[in-house]
Amino acid sequence: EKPYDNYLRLDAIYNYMDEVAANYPNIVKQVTAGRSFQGRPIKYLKISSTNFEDRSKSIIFVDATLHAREWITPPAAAYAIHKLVENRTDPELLDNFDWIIMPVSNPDGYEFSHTNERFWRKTRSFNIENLISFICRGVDGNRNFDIHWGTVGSSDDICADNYAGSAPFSEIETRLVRDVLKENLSRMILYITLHSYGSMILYPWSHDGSLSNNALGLHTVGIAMADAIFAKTLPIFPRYTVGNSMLVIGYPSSGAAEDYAHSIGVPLTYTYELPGIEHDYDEDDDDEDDDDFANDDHLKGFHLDPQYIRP
Ligand code: 0X9
Ligand code: ZN
Repeated sequence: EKPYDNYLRLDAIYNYMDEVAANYPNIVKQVTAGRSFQGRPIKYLKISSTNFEDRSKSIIFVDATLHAREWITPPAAAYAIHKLVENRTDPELLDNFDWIIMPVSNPDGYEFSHTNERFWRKTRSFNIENLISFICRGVDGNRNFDIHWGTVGSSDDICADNYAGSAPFSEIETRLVRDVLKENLSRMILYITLHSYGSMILYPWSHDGSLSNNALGLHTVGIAMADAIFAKTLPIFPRYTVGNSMLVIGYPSSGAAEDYAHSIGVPLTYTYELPGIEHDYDEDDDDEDDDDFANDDHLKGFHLDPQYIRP
């Protein structure tokens, strides 16, 4: 079973990456960026027709699963790998760009969302100096980047789902994403961080809804992406809404990956909110004694039936 056809555990996603790297050694290099708080490897694939040596090529970086419960995002990243390497119907994507794809940037949270709490969002870190952190573990990775950190739309309550962390880049997982951005900055033209849900393509700035100097470029490319996606997906999903993060999603936030990447100089940076469909994810579940929030309607959208992954 392929990781773009079902919601697979981390080891199965990593097995697929190993397999692609082994089968296509001339275009795929696997890199272990580092290890998560709990020691799991954080891996990405570098995909290039010129071994990342053509300095004139631009780099596109896609990551996924910073938020653990957003299970549609690792399949989307895995499908991108599949289409770039194994099923190349659009060869210009690889002829013209080098790619970095990191399907699971928060493996601890992702595994926890499989084993313990389906709707876990954060990392799984704790801090030896703060006893409460043993009860309320983890940090919201998308509030932990060093961009207006801790100012708006994040919490200093360690138990909150949008807890910003004890400091910018307190989390090893966000530091590893930062390092990929910085190492490749001179050639990186586009960064997409995959989230769910809401069918939105969001661009900076998120803290106050203001526009960056590259707003025209961001909007133009955003619209082109939304058009391209709409042309390829089933009409059961709405067209992606394109715009400023704060204005489109309706709340400000600070410390987000998309804003950080743009602030250090990546010209095009987007948060994709992939589609969600609100339905009962476990038909057998007795709503009365549901203890994992599955009957909270808002959370249902994080769990699309696997039949919707491909579309
Ligand atoms: O709140 C978030 O981090 C993102 N939504 S989610 O439901 N996936 O948690 C939205 C991020 C919007 N973009 C920025 N804040 N930069
Ligand atoms: Zn998210």
